[in-house]
Amino acid sequence: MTVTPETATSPAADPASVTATARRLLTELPGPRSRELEAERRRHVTNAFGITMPVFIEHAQGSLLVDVDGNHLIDFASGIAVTSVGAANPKVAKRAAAQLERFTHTCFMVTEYASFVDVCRWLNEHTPGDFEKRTALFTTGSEAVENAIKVARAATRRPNILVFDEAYHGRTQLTMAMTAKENPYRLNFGPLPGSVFRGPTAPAHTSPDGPGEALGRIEALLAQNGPETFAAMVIEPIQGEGGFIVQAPGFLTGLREIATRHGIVLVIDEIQTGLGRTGKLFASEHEGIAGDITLTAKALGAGLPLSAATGRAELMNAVHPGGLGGTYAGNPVACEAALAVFELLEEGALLDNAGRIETAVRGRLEPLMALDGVADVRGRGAMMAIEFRDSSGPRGDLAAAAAKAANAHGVLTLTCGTNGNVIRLLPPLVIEADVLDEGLAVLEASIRSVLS
Ligand code: PLZ
Repeated sequence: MTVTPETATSPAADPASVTATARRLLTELPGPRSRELEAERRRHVTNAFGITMPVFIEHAQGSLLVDVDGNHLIDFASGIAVTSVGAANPKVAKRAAAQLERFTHTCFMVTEYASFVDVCRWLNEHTPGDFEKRTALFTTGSEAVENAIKVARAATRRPNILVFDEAYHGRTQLTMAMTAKENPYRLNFGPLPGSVFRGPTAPAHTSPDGPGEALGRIEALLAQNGPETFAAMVIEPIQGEGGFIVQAPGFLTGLREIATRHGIVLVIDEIQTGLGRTGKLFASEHEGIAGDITLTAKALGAGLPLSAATGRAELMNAVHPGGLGGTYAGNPVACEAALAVFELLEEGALLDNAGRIETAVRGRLEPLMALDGVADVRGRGAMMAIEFRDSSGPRGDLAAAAAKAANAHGVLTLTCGTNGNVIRLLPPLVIEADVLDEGLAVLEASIRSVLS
């Protein structure tokens, strides 16, 4: 069934009343077996990992997660924007399995393999920017960010980095300093690396006058600290963890212009937005900009750890031989998974699906903006969010309660935002229309139940 606002079912304010079709709820969530395993976890695993939903997954298919109690959950998280092609895509599994038979690892710095080169070629050809490029592969998103900074510093021989309000770039020492939010990401982990400056942004939903003021303040920050001391500015084209923030038109092109004028390397962090998530291969394309370096991870390996920094050849080659690398950088099994992802993206349907997901989400959630407590519905493609705020300010409590209600009824949703007041939707791009509609009906009812 194609979901349109007209076919969406009438408002329910009880998530339990939505008929479970794609979902299958055999027990309460978490079920007894998950609770047993959770007790084991508490005995053996650090408490330092926060868990959205203490349910243990046994297997998964497309947009459904099957837990150890036999419950089927609708996945609106994709493992934080990773399993865009589905949780167990057969093409990914086939290529990765064949590679596991051939060899698991050589270390690309020791002896080489062609799939590493093939992934780099594809990224060079498909990332924004009509210039000669080179790519370096790594393992995690944070590592891609770290290495982009190494490249920018080596190429410019400048120390400083400009990042932005609400930014998220990772959990390693440098990337947590680049990340905006103190708790939980940086708390007690200092001293943080220096040379990181933070500038303002111009969120579309709070900047009716456009990006002029923010861009002016960025110019002032650069002038005060010496633009010639800045190696890189790093920005997510749609900010992810910070609250699914789409910038006002002209902000990103303004940054592009400032970076070019001062010889600062513009690093676009497409780790969450890239590879089809927003309905284009890269979110930069919505803005008509190209980074000097574009970073990818997450969806790149469909769950196998793989990340990449793709940039201007003269930048990427400015580092001395041996200056970049890593034991697992560009692991061959992960490279095969990425080549499968590229084939799936080239078939075209995934990008169209992202657009359809946006239409369905808007159709279902935009009417909720009439309710007191819902402030905004925003995003692009399959990266959509609903923000909770009222005259008292951000309402993280409402977002948490609604997400918890949806989770308890078998729809896995995540929150985000500095104040935790945003529910974000990151379904796999392969989600079927009826599964999406059922998940959205549960989410809508969950929201209505906490607002009533
Ligand atoms: N840049 C834009 O979204 C990872 C973080 C989850 P890693 N986002 C999920 C958590 O709480 O740890 C992310 C991102 C952007 C960089 C990263 C970092 O990628 O693969 O988690 O290191």
